Amino acid sequence: MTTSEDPEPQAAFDATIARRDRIEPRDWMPDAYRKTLVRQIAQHAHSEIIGMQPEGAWIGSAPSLRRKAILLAKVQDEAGHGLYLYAACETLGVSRAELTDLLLAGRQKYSSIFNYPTPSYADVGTIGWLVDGAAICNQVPLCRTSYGPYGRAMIRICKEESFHQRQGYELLMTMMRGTEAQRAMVQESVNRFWWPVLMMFGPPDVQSPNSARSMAWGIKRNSNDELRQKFVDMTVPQADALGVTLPDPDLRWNEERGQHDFGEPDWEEFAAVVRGDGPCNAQRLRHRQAAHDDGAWVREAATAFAARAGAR
Ligand code: BYC
Repeated sequence: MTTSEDPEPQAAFDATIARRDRIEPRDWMPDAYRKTLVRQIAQHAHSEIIGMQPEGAWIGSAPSLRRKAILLAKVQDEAGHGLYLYAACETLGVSRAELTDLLLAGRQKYSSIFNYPTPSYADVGTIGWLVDGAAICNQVPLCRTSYGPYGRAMIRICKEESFHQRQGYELLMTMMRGTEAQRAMVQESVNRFWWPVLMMFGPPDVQSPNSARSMAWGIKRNSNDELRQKFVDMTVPQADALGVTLPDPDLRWNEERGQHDFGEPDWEEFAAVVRGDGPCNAQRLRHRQAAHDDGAWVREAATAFAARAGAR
């Protein structure tokens, strides 16, 4: 067996990273690289699965068959994304069952954004437009991440995220062309989601303990602040086309920088949500635990079937 003290595999690993090539499951990798990947990919997988809840709550009350079919397809895609990502994690030697246990025990995180409530149907559109829009910004560079199975999963996920973003924007555009009350619903929803969406990119670079090492390893290709800026620049013209106001008095075009200036999210609120004290943390984990318990018979049946098929 090779160890990290053995210079040869370390040199091969370093050369692969320097060439911006992929590390594959069979390749030697430093323990800390493996751990960082498991942390990030598991957190990402959990986000997809917990992320089914805020929108899933609207499937039963979507206003038309067409809207219901779109929403069902989107929420099912998120289950699929979770599965690709758990599968990518399994190539690093950790099972989906172990990761689920860690999530339910509160020992692994999921994205802060899913701890906010969705009291209005417009939230379905806002999640598609802003949350999936932020996800695309963050995840397109991850298609070029240094770990092969993660990067390949991300390529498929990003294609589906584009559809998610479009359906959200189209829903909001339809509402903005509707009645005064519908326009007010959209604006109210955007007001609630704007700042939490900016927090999705993680803490500011100077307070991000993992960024430097993850970027040196090619796991992350851009810093949290770079991606947040890119998202703001991409979203402002979309908000104009939609006719909504983004709730930030400091948001304005900076001619010199060629980018928008914008205000600072409330990082204390972010810390509280990540700590477990957000508006819906307890509810989301309770729901996930109940779904896990309800599915116990499926796992038992699948295990028994596999054992019988193996015996045959
Ligand atoms: N929420 O050093 P940092 C989706 C944690 S799913 C919670 O910058 P890193 C969708 C961070 O984990 C979207 N925690 O970390 C699904 C770290 O704590 P630990 C999910 C956060 O990893 C369904 C600490 O703060 N996307 O789009 O270098 C429906 C310090 O942060 C958050 C992904 O998971 C947060 N927002 O960078 C609709 C993308 N931010 O782990 C849509 C993949 C930070 O040391 N992940 N923390 O205890 C990433 O790109 C990176 O992990 C992050 C954070 C940019 C999120």
